[in-house]
Amino acid sequence: MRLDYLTIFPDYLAPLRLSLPGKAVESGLLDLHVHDLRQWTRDRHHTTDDTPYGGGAGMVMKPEPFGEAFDELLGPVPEEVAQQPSRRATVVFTTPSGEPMTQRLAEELATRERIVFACGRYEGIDQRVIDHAREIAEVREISLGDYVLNGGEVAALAITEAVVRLLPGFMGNAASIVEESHSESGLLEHPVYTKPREWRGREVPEVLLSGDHGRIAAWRHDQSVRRTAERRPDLLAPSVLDDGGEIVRAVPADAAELLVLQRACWAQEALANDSLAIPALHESYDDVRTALAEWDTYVVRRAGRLVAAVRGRLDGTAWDIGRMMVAPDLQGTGLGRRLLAHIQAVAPAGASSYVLFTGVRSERNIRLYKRAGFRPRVELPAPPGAIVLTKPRRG
Ligand code: 6GU
Repeated sequence: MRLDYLTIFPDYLAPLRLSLPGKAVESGLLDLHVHDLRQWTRDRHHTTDDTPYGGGAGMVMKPEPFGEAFDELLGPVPEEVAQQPSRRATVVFTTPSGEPMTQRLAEELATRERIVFACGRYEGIDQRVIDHAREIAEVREISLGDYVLNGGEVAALAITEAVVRLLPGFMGNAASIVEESHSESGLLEHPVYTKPREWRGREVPEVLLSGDHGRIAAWRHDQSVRRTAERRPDLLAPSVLDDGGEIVRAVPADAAELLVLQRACWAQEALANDSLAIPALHESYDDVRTALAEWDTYVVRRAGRLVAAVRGRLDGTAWDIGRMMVAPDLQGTGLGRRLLAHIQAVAPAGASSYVLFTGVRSERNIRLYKRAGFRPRVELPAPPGAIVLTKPRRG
């Protein structure tokens, strides 16, 4: 792969010679060329910017130096390359108004033979440079994220590092690429630990020392899901319902509505089972908030109103399912069945069975669970007046 950089601060890109890309250059995998854009200026002051047409603050990068740089670096496009768009070079313009840089984009760029980075400064580059580049190359305008840097050099460095480490033969350990954050699972990576076992009074989680690979995988998955839910809820794909509604992860701000819904639903249970000794009826707002941090909880909204929820959490190899609730006016519409399917589907790899309980006299619930493949287990311990149902996990 050949990479070129057009910048008015070539020193900014010196780190390319160090670290990972530097190693790839030594091994012949990469051919790196950093160019001072000013070499393609023709005036005494090596001017690369000018005031914007139409007025406004800041300066705009002039078209001519970029144009001449492209002429020299990309030349006239050979006929056979022009016939095959996939063989064209890629020009990356780093700009805060570009498409967001992602692992998917890094994977795509890693397949290119030739990338030219045009690093913008000031208020941007004359639009005609970008339009012209589209005629001779594939153009990608890429942003690192929703914040503004003084120039695109740092972005070009970051993009380079993300791309180069994906080149075949670059990383020693291919599995470490698959396991890391933003890889196929779509989840953030779980926390990691190394020796010593105890450091400044902090212990490594016991499960990691257990040697039980099933439990370790389950714990890691659980940690990944929690982390993702907390830091990047946008990454957790919602599950789409038949009516276009979605089952989404609960957020702390759902706590008050969850409390109201659970009181409504379990008042019904209290009447059916002739008992007020039901935890869901006695919980406070703070209890509900705390539980949100300890369980994977999902909710459904209709026209903004929270109408259903369910939660799950791993206990050894059992996926504990609880607090299945559907607003009274929507019971019998299939929402409960969908929620139950969803909470089973999101169980981590380490789960070998599903476990839940309900009131011994909650006939409707028991019917729903039986239809979903759960079996009553009278021999298993249950809270007073309740019955445990379990189902083995297939596959
Ligand atoms: Cl690519 N350039 C600049 N100037 N600012 C940015 C950026 C790029 N990505 C995020 N902020």
